[in-house]
Amino acid sequence: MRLGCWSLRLAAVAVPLAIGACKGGGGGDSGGASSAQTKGASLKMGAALSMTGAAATYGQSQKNGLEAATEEVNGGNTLQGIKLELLVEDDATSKEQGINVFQRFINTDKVSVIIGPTLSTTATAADPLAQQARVPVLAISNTSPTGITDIGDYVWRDSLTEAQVVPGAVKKAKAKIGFKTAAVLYGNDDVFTKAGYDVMKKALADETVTVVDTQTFAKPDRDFSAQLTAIKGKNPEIVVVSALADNAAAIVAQARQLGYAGAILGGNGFNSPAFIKNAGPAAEGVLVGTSWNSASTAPANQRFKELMQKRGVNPDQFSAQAYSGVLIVAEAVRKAGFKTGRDEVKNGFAQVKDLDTPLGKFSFTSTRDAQHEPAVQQVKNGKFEIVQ
Ligand code: 1QQ
Repeated sequence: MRLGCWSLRLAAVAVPLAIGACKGGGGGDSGGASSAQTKGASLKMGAALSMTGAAATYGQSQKNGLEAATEEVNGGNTLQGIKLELLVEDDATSKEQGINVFQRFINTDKVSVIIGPTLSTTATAADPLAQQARVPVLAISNTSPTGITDIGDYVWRDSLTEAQVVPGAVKKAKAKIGFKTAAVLYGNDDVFTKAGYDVMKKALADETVTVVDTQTFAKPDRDFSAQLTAIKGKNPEIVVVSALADNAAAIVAQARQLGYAGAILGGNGFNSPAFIKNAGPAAEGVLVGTSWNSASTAPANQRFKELMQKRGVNPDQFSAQAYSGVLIVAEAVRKAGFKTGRDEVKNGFAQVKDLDTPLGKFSFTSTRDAQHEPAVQQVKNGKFEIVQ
């Protein structure tokens, strides 16, 4: 079953985006991608993104990044005539839909690589299908340290894990603010928010910060006053929060309404401009570790920001990771000798080294995780600003 009209194809730069009609068929090419294809072929990338549901905030940014990079690569003509073809499907922020989308990409569209899905929670359910079918997956926003790339050797990611980002953010925040006590609030119904909590707990302990209270919530929750009142009663100098963007905005707004005036540090879920928009003035001063240094003057980052501006969208970490993902796929194809088969792409990933991307010089670690420099940002005047 088709899941919506998100299917689209990008064949060349300057060609207007052709949004595919909702038809039963998938890719126009026959033959699939299970064996090596030769020069001049097209390479299908199936992107499973949360366009609806709790993580839709991220999905739209990711779609923008993927589209911009696909146009850029196809226009640059660096793949000896191979065209990247981007198929986008909505995983609906759900494990079940994520599995449906993966099955379709694997068996019907016969993609060479799957990009996504948006959430770690969805990835833990859907990635095993790709591993089983020997289809490479490139996660562009999964940050749970465990349960993603350890699914198997076909699963890769360009997103830094919370374990790679949060400890540095806690350290920098402590150096800046000088807190000794913290409270932690996290979502206990999501792989990423739970993993983020584990990392935060350890990072605070490593910095000899005393955790005076720990509270939990679930994604459907809208009222956090019980948890926040309990936290406020313990008078922590900082509240550390692991939440997706919509919950994060409500938590921060309600914390300020309840009179909590101390510092707030968020996990990766906070890295969306939608968090700032929805929290309003309450977002001011909130700190968050990030994998994207928006202030980088490196040409790859400048180009990315320019292309986002041309599309009329604000670049963010999620579009930067998505854009970088397509550059990584293109580099893998080059490293694989301009072959587009699934195993060629996977083997090409293994050879990507110091690739210039908006995230910085990008390589994979030996466990197929991302390797590049993280940063810390803070909300100032309604925008994220990199903390130097
Ligand atoms: C994950 C995340 C989300 C906050 C990003 C989309 O990091 O689910 O792993």
